[in-house]
Amino acid sequence: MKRALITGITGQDGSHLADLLLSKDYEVHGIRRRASTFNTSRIDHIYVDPHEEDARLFLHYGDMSDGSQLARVIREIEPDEVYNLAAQSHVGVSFFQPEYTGDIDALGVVRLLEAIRKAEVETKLYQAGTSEMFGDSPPPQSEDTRFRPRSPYAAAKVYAYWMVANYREAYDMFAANGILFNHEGERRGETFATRKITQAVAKIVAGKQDALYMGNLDAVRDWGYAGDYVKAMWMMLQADEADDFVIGTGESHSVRDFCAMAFDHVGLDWDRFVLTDPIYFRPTDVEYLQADPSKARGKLGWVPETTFEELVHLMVEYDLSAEGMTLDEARTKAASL
Ligand code: NAP
Ligand code: F7E
Repeated sequence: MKRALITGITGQDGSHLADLLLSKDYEVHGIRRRASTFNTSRIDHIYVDPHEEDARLFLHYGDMSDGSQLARVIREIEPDEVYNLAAQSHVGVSFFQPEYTGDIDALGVVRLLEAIRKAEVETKLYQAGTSEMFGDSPPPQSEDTRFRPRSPYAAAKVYAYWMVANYREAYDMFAANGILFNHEGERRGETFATRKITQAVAKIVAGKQDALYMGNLDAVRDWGYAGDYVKAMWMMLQADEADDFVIGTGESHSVRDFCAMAFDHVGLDWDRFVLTDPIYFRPTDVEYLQADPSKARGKLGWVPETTFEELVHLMVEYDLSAEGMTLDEARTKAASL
């Protein structure tokens, strides 16, 4: 049985990846942060009491700021694969917390690399890189596109990317950088643009919200489904050689397009409800991201399975169900708004 360690297991991607690895019969270990409230809602459906004989999911307290604990967990578990998904992952927040973001998203990766190197275990590492690293480099962006980061988050991720590349060369580690474009879904954090929009659609129909305040509606993103993207992470670690891969759909839409499609799904006109507020604009934003995922398709055989329309619809329908409504009920209610 293969053993994997996932940092950030309580996040969107960590939870999808844990589902995937458990379905492939892995023993899955995850690092969780101590919080005063429960932060495990995305993995509650797979949690089994570790005393049970068939338990294959185990959680360990830890933090990317705490190198000694990372080292201890790696030594104890001796994982075959480590997926480093933990991060302060909000670009907008990184402008308010640049130092913390660098500590976790950049230096945290060095702490993990050192923990693996010093434990002298045969471990493959996946590092969660991001299309934000491309910043204002023109689309389409591939593995050969220059990094021009436009936020503290992106700058921290660029540092992490090069440290992973350096450890691969210097210490012959199997370490792969995924350069993932935006991926979303029903488990997406509620302050990212897509989820903020789909939750607002549901709450407006439910009569709990009157308007949706957004920032830059002109920004263009290549949005895919998170469940598809964690498969690419796993595939990168099954390859014969460690390498870096761009993962995206190759198709892009503006934030405005996303609003239009989400509101339209329940029969509403988005521009009756969406307003802008300067607090949601970033000091510098990334305007246009569109992946060229041909290397991943050719070398890994990875292709996205969920279309943009399917993604928007599944998120809207999930948020409607959280408000206790079916799509038909929502459309009937929306007609009277
Ligand atoms: P997410 O939902 O925000 O999850 C982040 C995870 O990191 C959570 O489990 C969080 O724990 C954990 N975490 C945060 N700070 C930590 C710390 N100091 N120590 C230990 N754990 C910490 O993010 P995601 O969307 O799943 O993204 C996963 C990774 O991919 C991140 O590295 C992100 O930067 C990167 N990425 C994401 C996308 C995307 O579109 N989703 C695209 C490219 C790259 P809590 O649950 O306790 O907060
Ligand atoms: O913003 C604009 C915003 O915060 C998308 C993270 O997973 O993907 C994500 O980063 C766009 C930006 O995602 C609002 O200015 C307008 O142009 O949903 P987002 P992101 O910044 O692209 C990358 C690949 C990651 O690696 C990150 O971890 O939408 N936008 N109005 C807004 N964004 C937010 N959050 N809220 C608004 O009200």
